[in-house]
Amino acid sequence: MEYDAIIVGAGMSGLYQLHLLRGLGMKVLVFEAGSGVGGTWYWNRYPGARFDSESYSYGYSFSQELLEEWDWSEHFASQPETLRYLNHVADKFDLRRDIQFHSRVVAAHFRDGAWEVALEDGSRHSARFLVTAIGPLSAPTMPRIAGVEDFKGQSFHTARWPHEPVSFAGKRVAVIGTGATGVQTIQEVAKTAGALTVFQRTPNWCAPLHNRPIAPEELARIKAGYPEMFARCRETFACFLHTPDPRGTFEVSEAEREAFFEELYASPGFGIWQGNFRDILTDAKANATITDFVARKIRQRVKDPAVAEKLVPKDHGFGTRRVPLETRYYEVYNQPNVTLVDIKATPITRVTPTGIETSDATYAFDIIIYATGFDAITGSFDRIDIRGLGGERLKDRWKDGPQTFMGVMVAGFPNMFMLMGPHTALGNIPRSIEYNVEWVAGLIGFMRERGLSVADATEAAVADWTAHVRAVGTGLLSNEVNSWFTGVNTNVEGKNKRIIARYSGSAPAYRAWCDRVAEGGYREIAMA
Ligand code: NA7
Repeated sequence: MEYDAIIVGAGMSGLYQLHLLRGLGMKVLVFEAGSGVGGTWYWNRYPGARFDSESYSYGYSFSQELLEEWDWSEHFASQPETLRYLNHVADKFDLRRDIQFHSRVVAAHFRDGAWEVALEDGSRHSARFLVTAIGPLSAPTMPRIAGVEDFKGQSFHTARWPHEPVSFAGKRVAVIGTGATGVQTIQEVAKTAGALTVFQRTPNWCAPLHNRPIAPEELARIKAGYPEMFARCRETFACFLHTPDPRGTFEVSEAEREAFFEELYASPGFGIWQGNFRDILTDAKANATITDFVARKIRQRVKDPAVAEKLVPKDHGFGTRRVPLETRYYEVYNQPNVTLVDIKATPITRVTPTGIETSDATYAFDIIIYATGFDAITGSFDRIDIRGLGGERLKDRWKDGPQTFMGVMVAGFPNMFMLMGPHTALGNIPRSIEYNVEWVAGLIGFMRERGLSVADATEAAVADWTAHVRAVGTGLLSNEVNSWFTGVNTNVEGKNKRIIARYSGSAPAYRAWCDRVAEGGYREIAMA
């Protein structure tokens, strides 16, 4: 066997896993498809890409030295800054010498107690352990629209943005898609484009980000407060600085409710989504109050009432899909160089060599931007031919939805550990990543101390966990709406039906479950 462990992906989870497994004295290699580290922050270079989590709550917490030496410049840092940060981490911990770039893994088969990993170039490698650090949002999907290949101008998917700058000055630009990515892209491109046309299928409920630079004295306070801040992130529902308000929506007067909503709308970050009344995401009547509030804001901010109406979602309540955070997004539609096309009313019929045709108009463009999202959660797994015991394909195992043990293991796929796998706690993702990575390192360390070489989650453990995931997902309004949260992607064959794709319990509850397993000596995992 060539390696003790192969890690797939050099994003936030792969980098930290490499660091910890090395610390166990293991021989580890990371395969990374890109030319550099950073995962999400390497690929998503589209204009305007930035955090919606507070920068300091997003960085790694495992190294005091790293915390002290890294200065975040904004409360919600931009993609170039985050990529610089992750490169700094790779250098600081000397990670690059065990990362092989330009190496896309296409297959991983478990055979005779080892994982055989094949790369796109045909080379093969073997390891005892396989750690997938491939991300829940890393397999971009292009829209299924006729003629996409025919367009003669420049076109880009936001997650495959070129490394060189793209100029929009004086250009006719189209953006398709209005999720978190589309919103960030649109508000940036609108600043310089000659004419920007936004093709919107489903409007989302967006709320202000309220980003600002971090002044030096503020940074000093943030750094001094790191222990308390990370302690808070361990206690909150989804590892953000924000967590649900203990009050119910109707336990306060209408005036108090309105004042609270105003306060949240004027506050930075995800407070309005993650720090709202406790029942806002579970009780349809409670949800209707914040939905009405945000609708009023959109109508105030957009001057043309007909355009405002197109931007107000009608088919889902606030917060039941991922809330895009924005900076003057709605005001973009007051600009003379911006047009909004509702493609539910007038669908795109095809992309032509010169632009886009809808059912009632023809548009000419120099640039088309596809902000059409990802084959989320299981998509990055589906793109690798992963086979466990008896040659069983992971894709077949998951054809009716993922079944995992704590989002980390799959019965019959021994020694495969997933970081940010399906049915794990997501939220403010690096916080969840650190926990996941440390849990996996803990299990591998346990095995090595005892001379054990194979670990496989039992079917019973998977059944228990999957039942728990289903139970905590019940009653959540977001599980009754189509979005990547529910595994729906109209551009992918077979992904048009809702599934329970995410773990919707609290992060503390998730960690408590995983801690119990470790403290109990991993009885749910068969080891030999
Ligand atoms: P999302 O949130 O999945 O958004 C994708 C957008 O693209 C959304 O508005 C879609 O409309 C639209 N879309 C997708 N396919 C088509 C076609 N065929 N025609 C027209 N419009 C289409 O992806 P993002 O990249 O914005 O964000 C993903 C996550 O990454 C985000 O939540 C963050 O956590 C980070 P639809 O809503 O399906 O009608």
